[in-house]
Amino acid sequence: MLKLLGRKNAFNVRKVLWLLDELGLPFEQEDWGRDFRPTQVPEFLALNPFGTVPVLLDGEAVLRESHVILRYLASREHAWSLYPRGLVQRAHVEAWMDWVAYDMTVAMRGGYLGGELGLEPWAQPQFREVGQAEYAKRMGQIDAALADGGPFLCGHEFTLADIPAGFVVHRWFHLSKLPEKPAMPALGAYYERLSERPAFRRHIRNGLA
Ligand SMILES: N[C@@H](CCC(=O)N[C@@H](CS)C(=O)NCC(=O)O)C(=O)O
Repeated sequence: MLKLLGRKNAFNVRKVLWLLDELGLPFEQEDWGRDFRPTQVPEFLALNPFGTVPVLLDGEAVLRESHVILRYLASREHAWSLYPRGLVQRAHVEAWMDWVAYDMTVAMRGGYLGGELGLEPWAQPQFREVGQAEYAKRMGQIDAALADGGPFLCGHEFTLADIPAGFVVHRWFHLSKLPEKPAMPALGAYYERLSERPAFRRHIRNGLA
């Protein structure tokens, strides 16, 4: 039985919960991390020396890094519509996953952690303002990509590309402290399209930002 270690309210854990649900996989879950079981203990650090969640246990295998876990699970289940076997199609999916992991960082820190949650040091104006502007710019990139293609990020099929990106789109619609939000019709339609998926509503659009 798969076992997922990580609190159900964590950004990186919720992406994995969403995929597990899409795949209909049975799994056990334990709430490790902030406000739950501390990860800075030898038992957890032996599994992930960085002390971060999620960690996925599959028999003897111990996996960390949410996007690695997404790719592992899709491959394990031969879910090739989510994670295509064709190298070029696969690269397009991975490009969006890497885009969230890397290019969204400034936006998430300044725009969300600082601008929304008021966490230091990201709440300092220099981080907050840059992060909020960056969040709008990045959402504009998704909006343009969808206006040009769609209905999902890599075309007609829902893929792993839509999981991390769908989550940051969800957060965008929850940002309440932005000076203004530019109109992005394709982005709004995409958010509603994702919301038709029960797994998205259970783990992402579930009342939490
Ligand atoms: N790049 C890692 C980042 C993992 C990460 O930073 N996880 C956060 C939760 S979203 C964490 O472990 N925070 C500490 C805690 O919850 O105790 C991944 O994608 O899995």
